[in-house]
Amino acid sequence: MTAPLTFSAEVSDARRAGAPIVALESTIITHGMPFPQNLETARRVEAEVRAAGAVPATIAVMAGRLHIGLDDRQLEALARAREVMKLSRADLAACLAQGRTGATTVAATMIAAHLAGIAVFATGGIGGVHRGAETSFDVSADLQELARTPVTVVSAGAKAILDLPKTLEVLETLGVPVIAFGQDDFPAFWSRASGLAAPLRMDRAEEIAAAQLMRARLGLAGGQLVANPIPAEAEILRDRIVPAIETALAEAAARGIAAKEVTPFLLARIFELTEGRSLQANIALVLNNARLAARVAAAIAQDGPRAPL
Ligand code: PSU
Ligand code: MN
Repeated sequence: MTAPLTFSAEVSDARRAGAPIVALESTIITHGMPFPQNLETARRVEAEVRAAGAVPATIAVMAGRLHIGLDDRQLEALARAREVMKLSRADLAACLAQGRTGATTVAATMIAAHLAGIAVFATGGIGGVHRGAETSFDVSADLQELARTPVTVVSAGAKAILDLPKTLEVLETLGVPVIAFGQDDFPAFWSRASGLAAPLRMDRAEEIAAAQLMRARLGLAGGQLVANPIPAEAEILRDRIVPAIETALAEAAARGIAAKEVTPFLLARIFELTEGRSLQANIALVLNNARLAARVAAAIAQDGPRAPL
């Protein structure tokens, strides 16, 4: 019994050659950005990975197959689609078994990447502990996934819509290494600094690769969270983003938005409230993460074991 994986020709060739591959998620396309910027960004992220010497593998479920790498036609279909399922660990198998189509979150993309022998994954931000989680219990399944699946996730930290101190506490409890890249502070997605120290700091892609390979040698389950600060020229300063976040959070509470709808609702409202600036920043940080992820993947491909074929 094997998983129903379908590899793109490009990813298939890269696996055979032991070339570096970077996994990319699809929820950011279907639920994280509006059309047509979602499609444009997905294409640019893939181009960025290629320019940095790695092969992009955008992951999604289409008609009951788990696709590892999409061609341009599939990418466009996904970017235009409505009512696509948002898949995490809980619903990935059900979506596949029912022959449906769904976009993978960080958690589901990690599962798929690991099945495909891909060790590095680039995204924007991860899900985390939501504000008010002490009553709502809203803690993203992304955190548990980082604790159990051996994939290095390159993000720009966690969004300031979340409770960042609680997110870091839960990651520590779960034994997930949180690595700020090139600075001491844990980055806060749209802003370079959160005011919270990251537990670990690394300045080179090779160090990140070596740490993941060492976890494997120790038999430690789970991956690593890399928090790569947004480029300075694209940053939105805290004073500007915080009022938009507060307004969006208050509206979400007033409208009773819950469960899977919370993150997409907040992102869409903050986009409107910042007149598109939040989206420009989001695009810049994803591209930046794609570049770093490609370097980490190259370092792993050089030193690490080849992906199982
Ligand atoms: N970061 C973004 N845009 C997104 C997401 C993260 O910049 O759309 C998505 C990711 O797929 C992440 C998910 O896994 O939001 C988290 O959702 P939740 O909070 O419901 O677990
Ligand atoms: Mn949630």
